[in-house]
Amino acid sequence: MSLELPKRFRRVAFGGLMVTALFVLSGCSQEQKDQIKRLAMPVSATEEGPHTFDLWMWSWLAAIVTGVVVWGLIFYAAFRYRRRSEADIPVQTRYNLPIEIFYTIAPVMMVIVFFYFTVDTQNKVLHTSAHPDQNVTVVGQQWSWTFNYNLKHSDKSDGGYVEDGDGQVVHEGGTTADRPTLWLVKDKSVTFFLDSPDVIHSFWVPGFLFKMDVVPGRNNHFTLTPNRSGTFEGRCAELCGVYHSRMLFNVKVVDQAAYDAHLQQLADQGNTGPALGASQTDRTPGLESDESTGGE
Ligand SMILES: [Cu+2]
Repeated sequence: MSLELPKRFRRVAFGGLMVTALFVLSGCSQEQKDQIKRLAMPVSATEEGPHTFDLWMWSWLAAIVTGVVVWGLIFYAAFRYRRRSEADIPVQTRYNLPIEIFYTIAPVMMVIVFFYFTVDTQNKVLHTSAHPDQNVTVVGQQWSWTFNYNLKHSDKSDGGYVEDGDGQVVHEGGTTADRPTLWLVKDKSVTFFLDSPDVIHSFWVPGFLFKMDVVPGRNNHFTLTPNRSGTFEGRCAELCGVYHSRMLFNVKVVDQAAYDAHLQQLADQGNTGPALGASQTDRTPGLESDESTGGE
């Protein structure tokens, strides 16, 4: 039995594929081409981001090289040793010990290399500064976020939060209909303390190439330094209930003066003191207002 396709069909199929590829690629904008070059990773907006970006690119490169070698060997063996006629059966080989040892050791070596660089990158991006320029305690609650400025987790084992001494504690919350905005200062380090009064959420700013789970009763924290001003999108990256997909926020990276002015504005609005639980924040589920219009 022959599985060979007619030559003409193969030619037509190949030509069609080329034309399609040409259309797809030539229809790309410069931005899309840049995205393809970064393999879909956003442009980093933090000092720590390039570490994650390098891990991403090198992992893909290693995976592509491995793929090309493996596919090459598969196609080489399939064509070189294919059955050419009914009578002519290729040599049937089993139990080649050197090859078996090789294909056991090679993947283990690769996993070790991936593991080494993953841990190395993790150590670089998970550091926490003892003396950051800013402290922000982030509360993720069903289904929005509250940002507490100048508030940090106490070093004592009994937990709890304390003022960081840099200024008044102010907070800003949001709803599913009215997303909150996290303000940060360009080139100033900020340590985030993550807390949740209900279920597990995940604090994710794609532009920062970073996310971390927000776990009730667990003091998760990390430090980063935004180095690009602008507005970024933030999301919850852990399925946390019905309105998980609406758990969005904005991040504004501004200069010190604009940041100070915003914190003063929050204080003037009466948003003083910490807001750590769902009942303490000025959020309501926000569904009564936007449910009828379909929300976002
Ligand atoms: Cu969530």
